[in-house]
Amino acid sequence: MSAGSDRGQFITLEGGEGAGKSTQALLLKSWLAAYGLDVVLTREPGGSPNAECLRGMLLGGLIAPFGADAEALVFAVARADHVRETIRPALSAGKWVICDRFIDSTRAYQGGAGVSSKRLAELETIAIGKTRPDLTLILDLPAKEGLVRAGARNPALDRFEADALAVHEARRAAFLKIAKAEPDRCAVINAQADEQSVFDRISTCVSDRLGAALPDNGR
Ligand code: Z5A
Repeated sequence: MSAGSDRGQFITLEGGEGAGKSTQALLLKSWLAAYGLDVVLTREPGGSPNAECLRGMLLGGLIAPFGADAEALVFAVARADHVRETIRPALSAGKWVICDRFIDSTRAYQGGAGVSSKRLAELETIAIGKTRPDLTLILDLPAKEGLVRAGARNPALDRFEADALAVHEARRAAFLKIAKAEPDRCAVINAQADEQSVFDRISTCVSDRLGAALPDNGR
């Protein structure tokens, strides 16, 4: 759906651990709300009551023993519910939706764990249908730096944070590859700076890409 329609705009934030997605999602929500927009901030896995139940299982490592294909399937089940119950109704009501992680996390994490791109594409179509992001901000940071940030906040590692540094760097490369393949949807944001500087890059990018959908064209 293009900017300027009655439907709200759908923005996703992606990137590795500790890249600052949650921090920037909150700042972006306040910035958009200052334009008078009704903004829904949500996250994956989760974002609807049923999907939040699956989040606990996924991040707690309960699905991991079933293998990477099963994890991809459960992420897709959670996403389908989230899109149906939260994202689609909000966009239809003209609200803007900011989602902390979405389809590209599945491509980077489950793709990196060996699930074929054909299977991931099928699951993606089932889970989201035509509800695709208007803009995806890929926060890019050396994996080591992101892990230090994430570790300083919470030393307990979840199912995915516990992976080796090389695995985290491979995911970073996967996100950058997605951005290169889909430049109309994706923008890479250098996240190696203080919070405000990163947000300045994000707000500039949102104004450039979605300005036509902002009240008074973002002026
Ligand atoms: N996953 C998957 O495998 N497949 C999927 O399809 C989906 C997800 C959707 C979700 O974890 C996990 O699920 C995730 C991928 C997998 N892997 N892991 N782990 P989560 O939701 O619990 O966590 P996360 O998404 O990885 O986010 P995070 O680690 O919480 O990082 P973040 O949101 O990018 O960063 P943050 O919370 O904003 O900031 C982290 C800390 O750094 C915090 O103390 C901040 O104050 C600090 N910070 C933030 N920005 C800065 C700057 N600019 N400078 C310095 N310090 C900063």
